Amino acid sequence: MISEGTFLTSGDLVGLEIKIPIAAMKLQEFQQYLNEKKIGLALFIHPDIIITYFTQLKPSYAYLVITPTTAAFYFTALDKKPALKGLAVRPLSKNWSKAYKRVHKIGINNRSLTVAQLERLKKIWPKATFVDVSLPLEQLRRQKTKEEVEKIQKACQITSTAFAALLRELPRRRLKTELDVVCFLEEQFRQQQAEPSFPTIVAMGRNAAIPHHIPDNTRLTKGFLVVDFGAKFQNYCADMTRTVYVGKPSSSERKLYFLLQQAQEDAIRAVEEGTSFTVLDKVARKRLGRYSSSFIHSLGHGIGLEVHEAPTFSDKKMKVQEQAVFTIEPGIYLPGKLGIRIEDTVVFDGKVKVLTSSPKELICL
Ligand SMILES: [Mn+2]
Repeated sequence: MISEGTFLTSGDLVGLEIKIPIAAMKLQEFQQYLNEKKIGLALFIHPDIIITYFTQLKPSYAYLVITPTTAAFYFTALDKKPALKGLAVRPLSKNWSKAYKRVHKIGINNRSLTVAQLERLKKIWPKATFVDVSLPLEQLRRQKTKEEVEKIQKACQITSTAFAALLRELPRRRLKTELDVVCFLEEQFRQQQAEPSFPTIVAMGRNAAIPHHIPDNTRLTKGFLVVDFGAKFQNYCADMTRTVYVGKPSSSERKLYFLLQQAQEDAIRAVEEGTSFTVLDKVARKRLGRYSSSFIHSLGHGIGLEVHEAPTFSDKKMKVQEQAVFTIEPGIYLPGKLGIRIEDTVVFDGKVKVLTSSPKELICL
């Protein structure tokens, strides 16, 4: 799926480089940051994804309070009491904040906390200053731990398995419409203890010229069929796009598909440590030649707990770093005619590895 952020520039991601050993315990890294910045506590309120990041849980409601030396997870009676390593687990009561009364500097996540929530916090701590800690958190999350990569890898395997089932199912001609394909793929996820990372995109023929086409009752007729989907497994996302052909393609359609496939593979091959994402984008566009103007979004996006997260490809300062997980997804869109997109989720751990393993040569059904 193509991120909204790919259309924006993000100048807010600079500064504050903190060195993070790979696969180190991220909570300790964050506590070290709080200590250095003399932040008495950082507070995260549902539905902040940071709660899931540090606990690997998706509670129906919770607070997470991290100080330089402690961490406490406040849960409600709606959820089962979890066992968490390195975190205190406490029921969320009205006077939960009492233990933290004497704090003067409080870290908040500007990207999640609402204005109303901040107003409430200001009533609890009228004299405290509130500082944004979203940037160091983003830097931590950009570098995935081994466990995170394993979960994303599993999400990618589930996605590829669902696609293989679709390739077996399509020739049976039982799936009649775009929405039939959506339902089929999402059922494949459910059967593998996963769910969709985002609403599945299935776009037939000219519908695929709209990158974010909303699937409808359009019948599966002759032409390119774009399928952009991904499983979420234990809170971690996969994102993959494959384009198949229903019927027999013309030689110019074959050539167009092959050109895009080469562009996608060129970009993956160009992934090296320290390469700027804007350079990867240029590699794909160079191969596309005159069709590069029909590639109307950027090349990809970071992925993890969220289907779109850092790194943001349009930021010139963003470079490939160790343990980064991101997508590579060039497309060609000819309005009123057709759309083609090929997308993989990849990890960089010294070399690039494609995690979404479904075949990419043109499949005609
Ligand atoms: Mn994507």
